[in-house]
Amino acid sequence: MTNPMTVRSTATTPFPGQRPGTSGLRKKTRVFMEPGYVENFVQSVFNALAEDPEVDFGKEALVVGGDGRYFNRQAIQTIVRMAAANGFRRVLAARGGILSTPAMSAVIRRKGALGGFVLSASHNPGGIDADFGIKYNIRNGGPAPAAFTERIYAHTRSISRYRTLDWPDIDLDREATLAVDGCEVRVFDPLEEYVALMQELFDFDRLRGFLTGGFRMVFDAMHAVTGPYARRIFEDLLGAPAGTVLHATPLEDFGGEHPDPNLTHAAELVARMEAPEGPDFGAACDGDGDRNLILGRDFFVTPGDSLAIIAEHAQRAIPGYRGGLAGLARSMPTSTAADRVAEALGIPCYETPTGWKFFGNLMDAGLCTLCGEESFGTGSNHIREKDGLWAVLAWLSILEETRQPVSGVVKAHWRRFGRSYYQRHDYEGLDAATSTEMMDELRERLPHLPGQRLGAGEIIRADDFSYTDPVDGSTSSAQGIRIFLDDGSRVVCRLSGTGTEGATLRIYLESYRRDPVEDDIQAVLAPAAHGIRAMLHLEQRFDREEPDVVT
Ligand code: G16
Repeated sequence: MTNPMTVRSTATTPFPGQRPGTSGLRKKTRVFMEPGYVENFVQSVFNALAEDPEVDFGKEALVVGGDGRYFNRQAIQTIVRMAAANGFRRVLAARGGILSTPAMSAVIRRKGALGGFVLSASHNPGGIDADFGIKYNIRNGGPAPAAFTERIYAHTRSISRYRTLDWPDIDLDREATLAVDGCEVRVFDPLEEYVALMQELFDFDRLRGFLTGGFRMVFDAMHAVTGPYARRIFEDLLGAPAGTVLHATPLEDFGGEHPDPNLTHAAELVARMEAPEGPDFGAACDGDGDRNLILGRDFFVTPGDSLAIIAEHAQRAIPGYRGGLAGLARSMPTSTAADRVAEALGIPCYETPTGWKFFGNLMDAGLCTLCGEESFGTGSNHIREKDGLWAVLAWLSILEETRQPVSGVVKAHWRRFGRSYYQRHDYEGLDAATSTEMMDELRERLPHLPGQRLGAGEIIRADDFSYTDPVDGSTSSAQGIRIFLDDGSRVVCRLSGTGTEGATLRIYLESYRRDPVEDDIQAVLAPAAHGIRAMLHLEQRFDREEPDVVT
């Protein structure tokens, strides 16, 4: 029981704009640092949770940790005090405040916690003038579903008080069990549960033989949360030489870089992989460890191909999937490569809106084993988040099993299934109102698009993607505009739900070829890219011709 003398019920007023986006609440760090901002959001989560008559905080545990970015520790201290003041029985706080998103999911599931707060703005840069974020994960270990985040948002708009404690900061750097007023606070080892789970899924003995037998890999932790995990797994347990993990110490500003594992931001890793005598395999993860980048020698594996290839090989190459796969799932803008593997395996492939939260129900219902997104996310039902290091271990297992280089594995896949030429073009920092207007206009034109030309093809169908969850029947509409062409190409447009400044337009381009003779992706996709730019009047509206980031 908490002591009424130390609990403080503080009057507050709502902050505008505390609606969680694709993945939690993301804003500029200074916004989160405004007095009461974190408190209002966290109390709103507690208030939304308390609406469930089955939930009794006095019997529940709450997990808290983050990706180590600036303001991580302060936010953790605030949440620990508030959880105690709101009557939680136990709080599990990650040592050093470091807990990757997939590790959070594993800890919630394995410890039977009610849920947890991940403090992260994912791949967005960190620092006082950069980005911060809070996301809440539910009992299944996955991101809060849209219905729950809407309830949180409703509370943020009417909040009048939050509960906290007059209590000093806890020592986050030493594993210990502490009493914070009436609440048991355990500072725990953030690596233990996650590493144990990886050892259950993958054959560490075989992988150790592989990595000590001449196969050379390099992993870039991008100064972010996966550094300690990757060192433990690749260097300590699998025997890769010291130095295999680059940028292994989590820094509050990620070394001033974007911890975003793609060809633009992981430039140092890409350069190493292009060097003559470079390593056989390269990989990277993002700020909070849920995204992954997979590279071979001078060879990039698109996230869509990565999902399809892991699905193709999982049963043979990874012990955790020997029993076979129940189904696959991918977000709508992700390439259709996984669909073809699912068909060959005789299993379903679900198409969901962008956002990992949509996979949770499918997995809980046993409908899907592997899933992935074009935004460098791949994962399985071992947890309810995408999992960067899991994807790296999956690829290592495939390379060990096939004894092929990365490019060989991918080209064999294309020979068997054909190839989805695929790119995403991002236009960042656009004026938000103009962007919304542009999308509304395109939406209105949808019925008139069939028959018109776009790039080298003719439009045969155009719609705004809507998804009805097969498990709970909930519908999410306006999830992205899809334009299908008669030459087998597809163009998708949507506005990002994770940015913190203005709007980001994402254009996803895909063209499928059964006999992929062409090597130049740009050449295949350029006509559709030009066509959609012209259709959206990008140059006239924003004075932009080329995208800021191409992935
Ligand atoms: C988040 C979500 C992903 C989503 C991605 C991009 O990733 O978890 O499911 O695909 O954002 O979303 P958007 O296109 O709306 O910006 P992360 O790694 O940022 O948490």
